[in-house]
Amino acid sequence: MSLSTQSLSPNLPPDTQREMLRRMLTIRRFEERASDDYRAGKIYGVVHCYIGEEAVAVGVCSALDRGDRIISTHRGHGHCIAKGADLNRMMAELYGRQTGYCKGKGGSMHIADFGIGMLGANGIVAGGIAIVTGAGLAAQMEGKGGVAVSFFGDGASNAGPFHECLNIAATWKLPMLYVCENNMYAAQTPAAATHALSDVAARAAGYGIPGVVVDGNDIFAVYQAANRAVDRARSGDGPTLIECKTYRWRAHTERRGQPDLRDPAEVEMWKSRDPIAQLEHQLREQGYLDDTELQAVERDIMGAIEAAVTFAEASPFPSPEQATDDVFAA
Ligand SMILES: Cc1ncc(C[n+]2csc(CCOP(=O)(O)OP(=O)(O)O)c2C)c(N)n1
Ligand SMILES: [Mg+2]
Repeated sequence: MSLSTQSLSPNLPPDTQREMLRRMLTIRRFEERASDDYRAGKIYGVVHCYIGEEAVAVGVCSALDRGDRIISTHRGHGHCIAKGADLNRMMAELYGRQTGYCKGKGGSMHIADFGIGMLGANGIVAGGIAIVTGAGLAAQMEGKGGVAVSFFGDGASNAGPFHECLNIAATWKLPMLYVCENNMYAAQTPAAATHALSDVAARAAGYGIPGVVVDGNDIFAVYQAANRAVDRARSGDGPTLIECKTYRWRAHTERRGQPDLRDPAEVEMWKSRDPIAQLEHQLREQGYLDDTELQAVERDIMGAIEAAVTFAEASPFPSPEQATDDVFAA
């Protein structure tokens, strides 16, 4: 296992770095709006916010090509936006409308867009790991240099699919990245209560693949680790396990009355390590961003989110007759 926590501003064009900031900010503003609208009773089902973890999705997806495939979790908005999903169709799905990605019948945890290689969010903890390992096998068989990425939580790393998939992906040298978003909790349960290792990445050794720990709030650290792992995967050398140490700012879900048993001082400490503020600071230091540019980006994002809400609210709900459309087995 190697440790790579320092922030090295990579040799990336300024526009690429600004685009990373834009995507992270889009995730945050989208979820702030989704959370407000959920509380206002306009959004149904369950909403899990990714706020605080944005550098992981954007850092990893910035190292991918459009055709590379990813899979997400129950906390999936960030991965969708990082891979380039359409905000209108995402918001419409949250609002339960026909124009949503899942025709309004899936909600927050069922957003997929095969056109951009986003194979789906997933309400089954660790369920996505097995699906996307199949996509890794597909990429290997296609022989076009594609890679597949599994995002999952620290809690999911205790489940069977994680171990089975790492084993087979390592053995078959599948072109995969396994990206553990270690936010230190599975719902209310601290990681230390469910596994004895302090680093999930150490588990990689058991399967004969590299395991890397990165500061998941440092987008450049995440990007560099992902980039190395993508090179390795494309070269036919097999998978890498990347553990991103991060933290969610909000409760496990947005459900009213949802307890948050975490120490408020711990939450505040992590908020002071805001991944977006850190990137913003680095861009300003390099002369790549000023107040006027940042305000313009914020205005654009807020405009796009407002437009997405308008689109969602103007769209019809699915009709009762559509309840069984697209159901393949019952
Ligand atoms: C198979 C399965 N077991 C339990 C649950 C209930 N559940 C939903 S999210 C969650 C915690 C997941 O923790 P982690 O993998 O660390 O992801 P995080 O929520 O921290 O992003 C649990 C237990 C579920 N959805 N699926
Ligand atoms: Mg977790």
